Amino acid sequence: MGGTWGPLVVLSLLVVAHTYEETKLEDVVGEYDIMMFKNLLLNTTQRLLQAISRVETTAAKDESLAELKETMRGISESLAVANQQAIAVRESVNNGADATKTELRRFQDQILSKLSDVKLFMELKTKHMEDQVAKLGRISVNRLAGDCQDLYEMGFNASGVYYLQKFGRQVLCDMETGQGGWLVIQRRAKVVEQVDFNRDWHEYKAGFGDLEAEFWAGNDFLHVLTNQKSYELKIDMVDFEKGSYWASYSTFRVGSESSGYALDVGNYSGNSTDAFTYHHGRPFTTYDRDNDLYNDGNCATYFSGGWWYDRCYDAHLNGVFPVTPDRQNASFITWWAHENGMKVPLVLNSVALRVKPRLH
Ligand SMILES: [Ca+2]
Repeated sequence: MGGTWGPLVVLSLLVVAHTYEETKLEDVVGEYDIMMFKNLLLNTTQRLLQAISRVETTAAKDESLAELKETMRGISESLAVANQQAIAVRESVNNGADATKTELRRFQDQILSKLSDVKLFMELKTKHMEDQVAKLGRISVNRLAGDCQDLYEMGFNASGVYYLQKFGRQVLCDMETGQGGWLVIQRRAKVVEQVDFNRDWHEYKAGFGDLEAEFWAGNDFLHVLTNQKSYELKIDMVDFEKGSYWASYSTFRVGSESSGYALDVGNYSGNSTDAFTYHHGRPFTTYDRDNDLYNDGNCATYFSGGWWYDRCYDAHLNGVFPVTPDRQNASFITWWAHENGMKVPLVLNSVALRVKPRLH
């Protein structure tokens, strides 16, 4: 019997020795593939993030999408190669002698299980990437950035001056307060070189000042901006001795020039007093265009600065900063507050008005 089995045993040992050598080699190749896949996937994710953050022009967008497609093609090719390797392992198992089959099957299971892990990982990443690209595609097709929220959703999360493609103008975005996406429409502060807010109708229409310091975004812009979606308004104020106050309005919309940029504001919340709803429905008034309800004169002339005056105001955030803070004199930049049943003005050192699409 021994004589009959002798050559077979030798042959089996040879096969085992040979396949062990192959197994070791294949195992290394398998690990290498998995590493390569993981790197490819990480690169894909990074490229996607870079592509999104670069999206400023249509050309850059197209280029980024082409680049992403190319990366995906590379990954698919690598996956095809790995699959072929798995098939080769399977074939070598099927061609092997009985004694080596258990060992080889274990190895095959390991390889297939690893490949399956990688495939799952890649499918997840690919799905995420496809969602991002779809979002990018929607933005590029349906809307250019029309406010700071759009920019925030495109991946811009640093506060600063941005270019709004939809309106062809620069805006100041606050990407850090709350969930970000705030567009600053007015800012005042007691800076060394004060911007003059006592301007005519045309200047308030176009906007003026310096986005890095004090400015008014412009009534035409406020009209188109606040009519593309539903916006909320947040007003932040600092009283020279009482500290910070805020007032939020979940409704804020500015009418067209033919309505006199009529103010639609409502639904107050905050830690001050609602002084702005008083101005709801009022058109804008400047020293050269009197739309106020004060019959004996022009509120903008009396109180320096264009605003949605009534007779004349409860809030006047485009007024002049007093040289010396004076709580008895409310003819300067003012927000009337109610304290202990008394009407007391806030004496402001700074103020900023921000808008953001209302979340439904
Ligand atoms: Ca008047």
